[in-house]
Amino acid sequence: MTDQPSRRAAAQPSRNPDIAALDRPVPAGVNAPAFGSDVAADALRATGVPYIALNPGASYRGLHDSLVNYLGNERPQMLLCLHEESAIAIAHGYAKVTGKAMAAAVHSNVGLMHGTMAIFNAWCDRMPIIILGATGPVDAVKRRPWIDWIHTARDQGALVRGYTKWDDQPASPAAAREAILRAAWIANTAPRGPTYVNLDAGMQEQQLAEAPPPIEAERYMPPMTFAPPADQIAKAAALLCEAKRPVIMAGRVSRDPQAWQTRIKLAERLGASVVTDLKVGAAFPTDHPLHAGAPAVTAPSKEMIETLRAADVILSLDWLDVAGTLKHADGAPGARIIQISVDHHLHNGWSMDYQGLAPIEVFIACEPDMAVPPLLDALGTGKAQNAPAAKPFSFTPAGDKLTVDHLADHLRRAVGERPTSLTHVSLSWNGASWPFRHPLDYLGSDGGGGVGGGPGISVGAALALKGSGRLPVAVCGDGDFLMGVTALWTAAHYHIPLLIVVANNRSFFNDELHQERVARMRNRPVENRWVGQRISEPDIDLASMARAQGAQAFGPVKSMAELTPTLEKAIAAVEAGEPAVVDVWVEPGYTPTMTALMTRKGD
Ligand SMILES: Cc1ncc(C[n+]2csc(CCOP(=O)(O)OP(=O)(O)O)c2C)c(N)n1
Ligand SMILES: [Mg+2]
Repeated sequence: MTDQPSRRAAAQPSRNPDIAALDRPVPAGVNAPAFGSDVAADALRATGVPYIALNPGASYRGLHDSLVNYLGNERPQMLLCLHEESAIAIAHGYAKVTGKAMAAAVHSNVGLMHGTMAIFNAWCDRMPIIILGATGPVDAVKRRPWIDWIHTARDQGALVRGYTKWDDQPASPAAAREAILRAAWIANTAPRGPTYVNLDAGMQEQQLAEAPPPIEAERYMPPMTFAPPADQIAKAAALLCEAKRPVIMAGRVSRDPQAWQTRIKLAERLGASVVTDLKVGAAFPTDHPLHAGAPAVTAPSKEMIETLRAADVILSLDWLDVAGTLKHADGAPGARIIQISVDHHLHNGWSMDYQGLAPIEVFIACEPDMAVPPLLDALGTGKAQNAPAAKPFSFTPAGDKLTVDHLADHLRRAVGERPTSLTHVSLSWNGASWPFRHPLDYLGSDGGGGVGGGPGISVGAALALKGSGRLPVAVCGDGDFLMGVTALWTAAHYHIPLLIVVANNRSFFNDELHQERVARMRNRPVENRWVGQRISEPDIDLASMARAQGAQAFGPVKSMAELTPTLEKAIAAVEAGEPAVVDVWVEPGYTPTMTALMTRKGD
């Protein structure tokens, strides 16, 4: 099955203003670097980042001045954010679409502390970001009393070292230039991730005796790819040729439509069942006859478990958690496993996000997109002998109460044939409710389970999609929305079109299920699970909060009859080039599979 052309044909240029026309400074007439931070700004421009999302701070006032008055607030252009967490999340969302880093800047200590959860999210999601931070002058005699002292730490990078790929605190303008180029190169090289460069305020504000000699920046950021070793490809092909019940676990792959098509060819050539996961972006058409069960969130579907249990050869395309997923299928006892991944390069002693150790028979150390074409070639042109084990999934929202399933159903109808990117989905989302047919149809989750990432990540994804003809749509839980709502101001200010639909169950519902489980384990009253979890009395007017950020907002929608017309109005607002929010009151509840997994008695 291929991408459906009718859904793709509607690409139109966006009607909203060009971001580059906004926040224009008066010309400062500065065209030669004169300060340390001018050199850093030049280096940042040389990395090619179009934007730098930031919340300001005196620790980088030198750099701030260089970006405005030396570079003229272009290439990169500043995107002002109301919280560091949204600055980082916006860069994270941008990378989810483009595969490339943009920059973010955070104030010394406190700004970085605000940004940490979002950095962790990006790290776990393997998304590149160039993060610039700052410190009060390292040279103590240059520190202003009090403030520069509280904003200077011996080793600021230690705050984020466990979940960044690399960090540095360069001691001179020339070293800062080198650090920024290296930060860009490392962040954008697979396995990708955030990098952090801490710019000493003293170094930034230091007047240059002479400008450092020019360097050809691109020579210091060579594009790198890992080619699969031919013998491993041959071994994998031999295993797959013999397989009677091959399964492809399609995990962390690129947004490249060409690679998507090649993946489909591979599955069809093998007659392999394919499973996918909502933790990462769309990797395979979910309504293809070879796709087994609905994409998994935390809990794999019954069909997916059965498929894995029956597998004799499993090909993991950098699946996020092979060992953990197979645990659901009794370890897939009959399966020999091929892994294609470079993720091991990132594994460190601080974060266990590398997951359990899986028994791998053939390990191909490259990105999946690099290995699939040679693997396909090595398999030759034969026809698959296997009858695919996959069972297609169906979706019909049940009952007359407004649930997340109904929300998804109405949203799909309101969106119609428009090419749409789901930039985020709520924890209550049912993977069966929305088919993905293009790599940009779904962009994956927050990565690190950090609630509050949804709005910012979605604004960043919408920024990258602006003008693409795709409609960015996020479905956020109310808890997630409330923690990240001020990211919407950035979307409103820069006219970034985005629809956020809040699946508002007036609760941190996920944790109600956890309390239910504990109560069951301890034979205590399950009916108390809501205490300390419900967000009501007073109910929060989410639409007003969105409106206060400058977004168009609708709701609360409390009935199914209102749902489609309200969503249509909101989509019209987004198509006019602005962010819009719809607050939908949904019944608390997760999918039956997820609820069963979370509330079962024991462990
Ligand atoms: C920063 C952060 N705080 C707390 C949690 C624990 N947590 C996980 S899910 C969840 C509830 C989120 O609520 P909401 O977004 O409304 O989704 P719902 O479960 O209600 O569908 C919480 C509090 C977390 N993962 N991250
Ligand atoms: Mg909720």
